[in-house]
Amino acid sequence: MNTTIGPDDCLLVIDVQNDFMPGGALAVPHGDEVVPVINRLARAFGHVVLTQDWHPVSHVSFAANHAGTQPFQTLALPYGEQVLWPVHCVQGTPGAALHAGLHVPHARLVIRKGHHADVDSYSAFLEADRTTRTGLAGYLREHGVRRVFCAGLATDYCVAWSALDARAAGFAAAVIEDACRAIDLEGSLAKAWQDLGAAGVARVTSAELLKGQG
Ligand code: VGL
Ligand code: ZN
Repeated sequence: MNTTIGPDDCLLVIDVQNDFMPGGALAVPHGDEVVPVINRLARAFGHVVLTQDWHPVSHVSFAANHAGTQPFQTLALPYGEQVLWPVHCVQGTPGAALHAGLHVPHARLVIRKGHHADVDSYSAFLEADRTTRTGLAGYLREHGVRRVFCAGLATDYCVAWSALDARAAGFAAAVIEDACRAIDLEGSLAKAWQDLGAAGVARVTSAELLKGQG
């Protein structure tokens, strides 16, 4: 993929929230390390969109809302298999806030996802029922975006699903590997890279995108 950033490119910064940081409710190992990388990348993009995982306390993805279950097990739900998580990113709580060190003042849009109590949404585009849209594809199209560069947390869940759905919606898509960190449950990271490659999502580094920048 051509790694020169231009006006048709958007940086999609996924779920850089306190609950995904070390010590958080659903900590992603080394999740905080993406913050300086994303801050550097964001200066190279004229167009940046952020997402926040944004759940009601009654959310279907929380193990605490299913008697007799534990976090990180799976449960069959009407829309498919769901991993059950610790309570995380509850709307309006400090854990759901963006990391204080994230410095992207020119970000134009924040998409909040996973707000329906009965459906999860790893993807910034399409909820886990694979039907309900967030509106992000339409927004990006209206702004003439052609390529979506994904960064943030977690590589194997919200980043991968968002990149796959960007591709499915007709955008060129890339995952910036060193601007992401993974949860890696039972091989989920290897599977994510495999699925991304098969779908034609490019794998790039921040160094490739920033070369030639000051
Ligand atoms: C995420 C699990 C549950 C993510 C969100 O941001 O990757 N993972 N909710
Ligand atoms: Zn979540």
